[in-house]
Amino acid sequence: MGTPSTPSLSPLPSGGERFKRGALAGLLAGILASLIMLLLSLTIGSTSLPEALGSSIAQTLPLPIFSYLHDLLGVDAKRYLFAIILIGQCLVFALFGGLCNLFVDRLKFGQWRDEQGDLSYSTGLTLSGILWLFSGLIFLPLTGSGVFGSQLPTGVSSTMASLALTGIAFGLIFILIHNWLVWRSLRLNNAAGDSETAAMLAEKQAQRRSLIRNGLVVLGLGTFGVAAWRFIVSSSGLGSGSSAADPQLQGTLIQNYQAKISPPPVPEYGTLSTVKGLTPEVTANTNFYTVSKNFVSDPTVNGQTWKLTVDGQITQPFTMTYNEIAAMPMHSQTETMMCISNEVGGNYMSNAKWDGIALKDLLQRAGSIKPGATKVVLYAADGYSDSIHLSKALEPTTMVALRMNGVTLPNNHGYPARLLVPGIYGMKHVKWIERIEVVNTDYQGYWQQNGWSDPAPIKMTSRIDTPANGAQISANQPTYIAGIAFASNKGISQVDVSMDSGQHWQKALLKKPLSDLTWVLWEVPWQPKAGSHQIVVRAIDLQGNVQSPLSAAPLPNGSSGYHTIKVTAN
Ligand SMILES: Nc1nc2c(c(=O)[nH]1)N[C@H]1C(S)=C(S)[C@@H](COP(=O)(O)O)O[C@H]1N2
Ligand SMILES: [Mo]
Repeated sequence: MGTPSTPSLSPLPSGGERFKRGALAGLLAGILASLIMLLLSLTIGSTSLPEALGSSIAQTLPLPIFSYLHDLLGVDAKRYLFAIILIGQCLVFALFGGLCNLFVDRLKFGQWRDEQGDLSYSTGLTLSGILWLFSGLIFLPLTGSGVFGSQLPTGVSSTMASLALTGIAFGLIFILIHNWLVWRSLRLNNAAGDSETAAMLAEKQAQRRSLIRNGLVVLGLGTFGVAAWRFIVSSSGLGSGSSAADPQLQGTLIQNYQAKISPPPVPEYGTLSTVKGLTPEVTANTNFYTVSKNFVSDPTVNGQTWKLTVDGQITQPFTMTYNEIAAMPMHSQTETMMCISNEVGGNYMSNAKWDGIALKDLLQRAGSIKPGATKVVLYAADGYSDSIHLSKALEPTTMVALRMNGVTLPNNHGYPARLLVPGIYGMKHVKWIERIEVVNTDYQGYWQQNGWSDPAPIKMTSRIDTPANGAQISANQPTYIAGIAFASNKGISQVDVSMDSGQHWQKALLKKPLSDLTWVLWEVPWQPKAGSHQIVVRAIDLQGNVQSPLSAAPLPNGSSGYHTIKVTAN
């Protein structure tokens, strides 16, 4: 029996007790350390471990599973994955804490604990060092990010520094919490009120309080991190509308479907009356949708040192600075962008006026294209890349944009330069471009490696913006049904709306679009009878092609089907 000589001092607690204490301290310290990691990632742009793992999972997941998750969770799948990994990371911290506290006493070198059972702060720093080496030398290389993130756009030094700070925070907070747990159990065991023990406990408490006071700065930063994280998650939480999933409606729609109308309808433009609820024709930069593969932090490119290289199968490769490119002849074009992940009725579509240089002019500056060249590849500062066909690259509307709605390209939309390639989904609108390479191979980009379409032409789509799905509206009162329709670079000739589940259709009034590359706004006047109504919308392009009523999920070619809503009038 290991009865201690001094009754006020507890023996080394049992293995189970040590593991529990270590795991609890590890979990709490792990949560705080993870917040610090996210905060660093948001502020200095370092890569967080969940981000590295998440990207690696997204890249290696087999297509059917990816597709299933995508159907299940929609475009927010990335955020769920990130949250799951983050929870996993905290559990790993807990396990690590538990095991350390269980086994540390077996190490015969070094002084790990004092006689009350407290772990020393140097033990905490040793744990920090182990975590640092493990994540830099083993974990990151396993995710394909290289030793200490050497393969990441953020670079080795910021990865080393942020992992070190996170590790130290974990080690110290772990010790603090562990020792508090020891202190608490000693105090509970000192119910008899042994005065020597009470004095020792009071002293420990005073020490801990001053330590906590000093540590509050760190905690303050952590809280700020939560707030910032929350802000990021909520600002991109776009809810998508509903699509025609109802089989009876699908049947009606498909039965009456005529794929092409010839001659194509002539658009009827007019002035719309709808003000409330209809999407603004030009999206303000702050409301423009954003999508990127980067879980937490997008790259921050320094325009002063940034250079653009044009090379590959071309006779005179060159590198230019921002100022040199900005001095080239620019043109404006208003273009609507749409993400391939957009669901029917979804919000991953926006419209802006862009200024930039035609890609063909940049290619021309690099001499002549060598025979056999097939594609142009765009490489970005975040490690993202994608390619377009040479013929597409030479179209006059394919441009390297530097400005958006009259201002310098915002960082989250690709500062200093992004590609615009009308007719094709947002995926190919590569942001933060650094290099443009003409190739003679069939290059496959970031999302293509996950099974998404390579040509990726935009499917014609239309959306009801008002009334909202599920809305209660007034019966026998005049109102409007209004929304947008988009056929990429083909233009819209007609929009039809049905208020009776696809039985009868009524032509909408169109607002003349700002260019042939944008969506059109439309409206239909309506005086609903009392009861519930199912409203459906479809569009026709300038060539007479009718939007497809067949429901398809976004993967791999983009969603299709008619946007359908239900409203009740009373
Ligand atoms: N470098 C880079 N470019 C990128 C991406 C990315 O992750 N990295 N995402 C693409 C996707 S999927 C879309 S839909 C558009 C979104 O552009 P936006 O954020 O300006 O709307 O950027 C594209 N360009
Ligand atoms: Mo996208």
